[in-house]
Amino acid sequence: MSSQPFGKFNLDALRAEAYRVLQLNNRGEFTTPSPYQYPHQWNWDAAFMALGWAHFDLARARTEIRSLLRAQWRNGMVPHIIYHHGASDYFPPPEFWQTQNLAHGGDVLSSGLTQPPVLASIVRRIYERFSHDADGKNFLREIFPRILNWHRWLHTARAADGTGLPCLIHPWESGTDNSPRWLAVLDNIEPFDLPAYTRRDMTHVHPDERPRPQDYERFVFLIDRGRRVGWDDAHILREHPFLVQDVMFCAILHQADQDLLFLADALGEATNEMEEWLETTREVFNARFWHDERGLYLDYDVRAAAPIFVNTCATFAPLYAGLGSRAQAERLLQAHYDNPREYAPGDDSTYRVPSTAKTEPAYAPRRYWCGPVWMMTNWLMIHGLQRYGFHAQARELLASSLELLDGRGLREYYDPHDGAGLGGKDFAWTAGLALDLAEIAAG
Ligand code: 2M8
Repeated sequence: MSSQPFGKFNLDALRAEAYRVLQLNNRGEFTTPSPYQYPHQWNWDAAFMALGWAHFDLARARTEIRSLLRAQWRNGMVPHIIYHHGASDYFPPPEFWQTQNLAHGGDVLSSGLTQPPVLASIVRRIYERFSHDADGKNFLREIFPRILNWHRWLHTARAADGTGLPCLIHPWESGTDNSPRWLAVLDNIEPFDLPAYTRRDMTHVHPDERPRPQDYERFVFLIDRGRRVGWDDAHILREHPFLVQDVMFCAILHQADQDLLFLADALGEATNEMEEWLETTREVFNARFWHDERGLYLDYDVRAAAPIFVNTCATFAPLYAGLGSRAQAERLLQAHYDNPREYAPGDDSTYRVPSTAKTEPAYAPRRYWCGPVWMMTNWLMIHGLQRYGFHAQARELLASSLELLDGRGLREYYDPHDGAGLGGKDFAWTAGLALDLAEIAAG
């Protein structure tokens, strides 16, 4: 991508700020997402931070990935929160999950959930970009079996219906925790026997930006259901009240399977398992998620055996993984991405890309995952647009992202209307992504 349209951005200053934020969050063996709001290690955050670290310090990037994988469970799951330093003022604390001493659990304190498996794709990016040497290969050889086990667990232990598409058992597994696509499903769940708990997520961020009490209650209820059955996958697939297939999670996994296959090839490892996953996903993905009448990819409620009719930016994720046809991609762009009533800038918004379509009743430009712009989803979309040859749109989205990063600081998320930086400050995955976006802009 030519650097010329990005001349107005001070990319060097952005890189320096990103480095400052990574260092501020550096806890030696892991990086916190933000100094106050999130004081532990998070799964997909760690991957994006490792990408950031690789720009300055390859050894530190590898430490981030090693400490994430050290928390892997014996069944293959890589957990979503890892409490390397024990409890803090974050809720839920480690003991709330009741994951210690599980035969299939891990040796480091963790949550009982996973998160989008972006790691293989980031590892490939780091390998190709920064460490295509003998050392790089040794590191790959060390971590490859662990990532393979994680993908295997997702495609088997978490696949309920022969499609090999993993099911999520909690909105937090999607990473888009409070997205209206899950709230519609949660509305049908009536929590009972709720354990006592105190929320801590509103200490540093305004309550209007955080999940509503009724949604948070259901988040806690689902954790309680999981821990009551000892986080047993078979049990959970049979009885858990929340069981969904997430179009974005499945697209991220499909791209990660492609990247894992690349890594297997580089190491001379067998690739047949990955080839099977790729083929099966290609066969089932569109039948499961594409809604032709609406021209949208929609998530799927496995319990209700029905699509979830909520229009969010997850609908564009299949482009990142190459899962849509040319015709589907064009339709997504014309009818939705470039439609000022839904996602494009218009009278009521300036910045791309709102996390929820502006036409959705639950759209809220400042509430967590209900409307704000996130760099993580913008990053995914930039890669998707490039993949399909929509270079002008990719450049425009990159410029819109840099405008926020350059002008509003490295925040957790941004208001698509006025660009205000919101949520956690000095946000480390935003820093990691800023470095990658600056590199794309520099060409
Ligand atoms: C948010 O999630 C945590 C729970 O996992 C929270 O709200 O407390 C999400 O944005 C998630 O995607 C992210 O990984 C995490 C840390 O940045 O924060």
